Amino acid sequence: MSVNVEIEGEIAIVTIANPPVNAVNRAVRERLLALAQALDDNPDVRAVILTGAGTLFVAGADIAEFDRPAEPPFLPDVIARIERAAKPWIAAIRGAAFGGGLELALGCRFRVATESARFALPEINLGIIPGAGGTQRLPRVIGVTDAIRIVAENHTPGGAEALKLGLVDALVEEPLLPAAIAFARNALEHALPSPSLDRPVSVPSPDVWAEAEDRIAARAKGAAAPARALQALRHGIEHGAEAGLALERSIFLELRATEEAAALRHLFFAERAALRPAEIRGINPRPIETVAVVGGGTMGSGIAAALLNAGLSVVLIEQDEAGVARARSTLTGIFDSSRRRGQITDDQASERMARLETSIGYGAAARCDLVIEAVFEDLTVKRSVFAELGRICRPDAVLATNTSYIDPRLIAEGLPWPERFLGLHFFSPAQVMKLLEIIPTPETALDVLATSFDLARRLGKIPVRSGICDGFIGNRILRRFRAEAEALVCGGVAIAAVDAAMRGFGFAMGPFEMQDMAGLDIAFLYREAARSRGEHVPDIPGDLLVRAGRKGQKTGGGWYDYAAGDRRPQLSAEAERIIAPLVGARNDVAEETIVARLMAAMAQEGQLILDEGIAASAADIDLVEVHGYGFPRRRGGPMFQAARARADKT
Ligand code: T1G
Repeated sequence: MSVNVEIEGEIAIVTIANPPVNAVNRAVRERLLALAQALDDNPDVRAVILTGAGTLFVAGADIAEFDRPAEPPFLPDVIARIERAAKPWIAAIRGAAFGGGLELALGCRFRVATESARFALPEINLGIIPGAGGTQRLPRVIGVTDAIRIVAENHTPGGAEALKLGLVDALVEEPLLPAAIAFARNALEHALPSPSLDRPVSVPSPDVWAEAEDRIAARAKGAAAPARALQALRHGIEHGAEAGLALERSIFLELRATEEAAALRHLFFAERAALRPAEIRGINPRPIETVAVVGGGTMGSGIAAALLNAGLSVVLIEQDEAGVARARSTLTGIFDSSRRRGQITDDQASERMARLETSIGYGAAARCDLVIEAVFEDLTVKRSVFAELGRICRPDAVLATNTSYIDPRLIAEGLPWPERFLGLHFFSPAQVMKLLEIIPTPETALDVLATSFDLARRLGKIPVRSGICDGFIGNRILRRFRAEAEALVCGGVAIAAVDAAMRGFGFAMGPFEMQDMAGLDIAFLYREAARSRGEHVPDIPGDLLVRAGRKGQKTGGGWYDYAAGDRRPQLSAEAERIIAPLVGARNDVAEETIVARLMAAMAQEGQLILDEGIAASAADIDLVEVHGYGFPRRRGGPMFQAARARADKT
């Protein structure tokens, strides 16, 4: 870490160099504060340029410091010192100016940026709010309405939009520093604008606040920070900048200490570590440009869409014309809905479909770098697919199965060059769900593993390496989670009470609502298969429901009843009657008790998974739950919850 200063005539250039993202930690704050004084005292210096080393400006305060009490000098004080400096400071920005980085830039009298610049106050994604003046200086520079979108709604303008907003004073070409020096010299010839904090701001009509509150509440999903960020911004507009700064800081420090913020920090670092596991560091991935997907059903088409969205060429292999037509219409539908939601343009939709080739039979797989099998979840069927692929594909092509339950070693038996094979378990809908479970076999080559992690990065997925066990990481914990939920019902707890407790905890759906949507028969068939293998598998309520023809929404009833064409669950006396033989006397327990039981069950299974070496870390298990099974992000994951519960006990 260093903060360097160079003098170019009457211009001082201060460069923050704290790889990898120039995060502002305590040492950087101390150095900036000392430099502000020293440069003020330097009679030769008339202006100061502040910039970041490398490809970005500053990614914000050092998030790693947030698990410890805040230490002086505090960033708000450093920024206030720069803002009140006797010489004007000019922020020269390329790449990310995020969080405390944008706040530093707002403390400067001017901002010049290149097209590559991006501006954000993403603190709400960490369960906090800006804590160094962002909620007060930004509206005074660009106005309240646009500031709200950046402070509380994750809007991230680029260089060009920032110029339009008035966030930057000039858009310059690279090389950045000479352009910034020229700008500084010109600025010294003119009257200086007032510091950001002193600039007048027009108070918006009450509608603006009301609309913003509604918009933010609608998208918050129970997260506290966005509304608190708006609260701080508004307070300063209505009571003055100093009052706003004070409230902002107290809310920042309050939220920084919450479990929600700790959970989001935990996931922030876990998501970044997941992309670079030690095992594959320094291993070059194999080049992947053309990918074949075998099977154009829901999973196959979703996987093809994810690959096409990432710019890859796709060969979708089906058995017959009908299968090809079905897959093409599914993909067209996927891109149409992305177009309608403004996520892609017409041209981008047709460009994606132009990179899609469909084929009947395996021939086309011969020229593919990677083949992903996504056919029916049956061992015999999958083996026959790989028997063909093993014969046709290049020895260096990566071969993957999208199985969600079957041991990949069984699928790969007899496959020539087995080192090119592994499991890539996508989650439905594969073009949306971020989780990718990567399941190597003992033969899988390290560069094939590295290729899969690199593929995940290109697809914007969160990769988690899983060892081989029944259900891998996610489905194994799901089975335990469901078993515990059914055990609660057998113990007399109402089906709806369990679901309400988990929705209250932050899940979009409770376990029984979720199972009705996915279908009760998947788990039932799995249990029946175990029974047919002679294993002792006692009946559970779900079995009684399926045997009575209640498989969930698709049969108009499962744990709940569903009116025709309506997906809203209705309490079902019939379901209660069917499961009654396995259910004890009604037992009304508190929501916290239900949540604690289910969390404990998930964490216990997670611990077994860790003990068996199936998962590399507790954080990986949390990533699986958050990115594959709807575990509420602001709760961090079952292992994070268990660690917090242990810490609370000590
Ligand atoms: N603090 C500490 N480490 C950070 C960091 C940060 N702010 N940002 C990134 N890293 C680490 C990251 O863990 C990884 O480490 C490496 O840098 C590369 O990150 C007072 C309170 C800037 C867009 O929320 O969005 O300011 O895994 O893989 O894809 O109001 O990083 O290599 O060991 O993400 O090129 C607000 C967070 C902070 C921005 C670059 N700022 N960062 O993306 O690299 S709170 C943020 C990002 C704050 C003030 C408040 C991205 C990036 P490792 P990466 P990237």
